[in-house]
Amino acid sequence: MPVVDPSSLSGRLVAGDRGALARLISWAENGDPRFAAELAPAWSRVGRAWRSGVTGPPGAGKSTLVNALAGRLRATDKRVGILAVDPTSPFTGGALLGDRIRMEERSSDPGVFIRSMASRGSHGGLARAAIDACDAMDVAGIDEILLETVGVGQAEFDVMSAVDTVIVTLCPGAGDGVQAMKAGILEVADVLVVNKCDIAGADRLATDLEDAVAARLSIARAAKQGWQPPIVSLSAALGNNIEGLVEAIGRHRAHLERSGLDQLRRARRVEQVRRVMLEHLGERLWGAGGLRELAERALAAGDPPYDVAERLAARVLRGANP
Ligand SMILES: Nc1nc2c(ncn2[C@@H]2O[C@H](COP(=O)(O)OP(=O)(O)OP(=O)(O)O)[C@@H](O)[C@H]2O)c(=O)[nH]1
Ligand SMILES: [Mg+2]
Repeated sequence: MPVVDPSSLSGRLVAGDRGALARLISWAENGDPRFAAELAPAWSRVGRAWRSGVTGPPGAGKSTLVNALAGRLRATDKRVGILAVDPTSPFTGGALLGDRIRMEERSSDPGVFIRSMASRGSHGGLARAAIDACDAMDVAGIDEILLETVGVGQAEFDVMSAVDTVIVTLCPGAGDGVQAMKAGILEVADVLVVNKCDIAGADRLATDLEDAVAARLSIARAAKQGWQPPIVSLSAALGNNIEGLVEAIGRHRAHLERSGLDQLRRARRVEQVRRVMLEHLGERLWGAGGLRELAERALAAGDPPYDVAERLAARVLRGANP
């Protein structure tokens, strides 16, 4: 492994310095180029952490579960990193404070690093920042990364595409199994959690999900991995059967490690390269070629936007391949 200068920010990150980690994550969040520059010397250390994403409808108990899971993992001395992605979405309506308070329970523990991340205006920016934050935590020596997102939009879907194990959390009542299937949320599940098993309707929900999994309905991600998502009934609030979830994550991990984890992760990195490259390219082309002025002129002349876009693309490509 290459030697990293211990006095540099990268060096402090490798040593697990929380201040260095916090700074890098802030840069990641702001799209600051210093992030890439500081992570690069330590890049060979990325890949040791296991990344689990917890998603599901608003109020399903995701934050409570992440908190309980962190506690369980701490009991086995794992270093845990928690990233609450976009906790200020309109769906959660100010849940950030509640999340923070619940997570406070863990924050006095030096083995737990907690961070929340609000969504940015730019498209795909949230997923990029979340992946970067995970990479930084990975380099800092965190063993288990837990990401929480509300599973609704494309940005959240993109975040989930970038983790190793996706835990879809449902509960009886609003946002139950049928709703979840309609919303396509089961599609990304590696593990299905029926939370709030202490309240009525939980057994019914678990049975519905078993039927859905048996019929291989809407579980595209797991099917691609040759994996059948287990259904874990638990109560995050009461701390019942959290170990069942830890075990399910462990089984999924073992399955992937046997069946091509490296390949899966590499495919995700290729996708990351594609996005970053297209973003750079788009900005440079748009900035350099006077394209904005050309677009304005064509639109002022009454041309339809798709025609204008196509003409400008053709112009750029001619320039690239004369
Ligand atoms: N009865 C019961 N209630 C629970 C359980 N787990 C969580 N809750 C409650 O469900 C409510 C929502 O929990 P959260 O953990 O904030 O849910 P969330 O999915 O993070 O919510 P958002 O982030 O707002 O989407 C809270 O009032 C919790 O106390 C459980 O196992 N049983
Ligand atoms: Mg929450």
